[in-house]
Amino acid sequence: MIWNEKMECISKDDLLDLASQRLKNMVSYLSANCPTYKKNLDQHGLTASDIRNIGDIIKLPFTTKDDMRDSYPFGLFSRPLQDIAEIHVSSGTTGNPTVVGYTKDDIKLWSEVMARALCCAGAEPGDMLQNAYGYGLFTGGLGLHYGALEMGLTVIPVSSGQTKRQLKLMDDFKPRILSCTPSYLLYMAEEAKEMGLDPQESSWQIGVLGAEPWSESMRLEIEQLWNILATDIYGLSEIIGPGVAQECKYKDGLHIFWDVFYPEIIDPESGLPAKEGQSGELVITTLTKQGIPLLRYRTRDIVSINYEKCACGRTSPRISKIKGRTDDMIIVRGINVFPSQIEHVLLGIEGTQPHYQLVVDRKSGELDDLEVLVEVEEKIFSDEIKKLRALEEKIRKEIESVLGILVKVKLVEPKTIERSMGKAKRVIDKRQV
Ligand code: DLL
Repeated sequence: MIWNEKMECISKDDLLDLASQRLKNMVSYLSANCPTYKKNLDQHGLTASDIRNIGDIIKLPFTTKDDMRDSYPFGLFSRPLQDIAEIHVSSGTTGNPTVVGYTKDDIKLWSEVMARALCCAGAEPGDMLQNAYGYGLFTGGLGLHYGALEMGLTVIPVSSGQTKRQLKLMDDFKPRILSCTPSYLLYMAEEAKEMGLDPQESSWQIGVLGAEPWSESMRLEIEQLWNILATDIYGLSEIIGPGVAQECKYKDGLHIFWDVFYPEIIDPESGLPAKEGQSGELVITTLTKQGIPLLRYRTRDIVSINYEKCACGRTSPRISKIKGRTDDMIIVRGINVFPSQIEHVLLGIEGTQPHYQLVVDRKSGELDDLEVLVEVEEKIFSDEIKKLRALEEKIRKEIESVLGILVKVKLVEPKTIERSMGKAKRVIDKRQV
């Protein structure tokens, strides 16, 4: 079933007309409602009349994660706070998180695109969805929740964690659809076996899995373990959360909902459009959002794009699985982590050095492990063990409060972390995804 046939199967010409109109309206809207964008557009000598059609999008300046940080918390909002119905937050690169606000109409839009996504994965009205994405400031839980309500699913808002209870609910209620991160689903297989449940016999038939990178081999492993159709869902808080793009049963790229999230692929170095079919950075313009619409947002995610019609009947272009990032962000247990966040914490703690390394690992059947190696000053290292432990504890607690996940901290002697002549190697990722 296709949730919104009119938009998901629109002809390319009609889409370009619609997107042109919407982009013009959006530039006028931002000029009138968002002083930060108005200033930026003025600096580039641009007004809505410079946008004749969607091809003129390349005249517009990019928006970056740094712009979000610099306008913390509400500087990029286009509506007064009284009109904002909901706020979500994701990791920023340093001290301040990235804040996004939704009007009631934005929540309707989110519900609509998430209903499209769930349908695209194969859900049917009347199905039951076990939603094991985290509820709260992370957009995963509520995004899937809104989509499920919109398309008439019965939703179990179990959120992430409490794995044994999670598996008991599956066994008792028999939901057909599951949403969570792919690594969590792998982890759940081990727990299921411990509980005497056979993953092959689970009620889940379709997984809506995303929020972190995962490979085709991980898909195969999940599909074989659980006897499930494992589909990929992509999104980011800045654009709306989950519901930007979703795979259909053919699993040949993720359909991006381009009537509302207009995609471009650029060469991340030059900022110019990438050659057709080539990989590059995904840039997205929100064409209809109100609370915090963004022009040409640089996602830092590397993809390629395919404009051919899909066997499922949808004409919406398909982005590839995410092939990497243009920055050093990593995702640990579904949480975005920037090494710079950790650096920021260390710089505020006396006795530590700004030499550190993050080691991420995922042992078979376990969740991700993040260990932070921190160099300390010579005089600290020769202190008694008790003092070292206390410092380790302090660093651990501060990092955990910034990242919101459990970490291990290991203090190491001065000059033990490899020095680099170029870019410091901050992350050692041992996970096989
Ligand atoms: O992760 C939204 C989401 C929730 C997507 C639930 C899918 C399911 P953020 O926390 O803002 O939002 O993180 C966004 O996560 O720029 C990608 O780097 C990465 N990401 C999201 N989905 C995928 C995916 C949510 N399917 C950042 N594959 C994005 C690879 C993904 N990376």
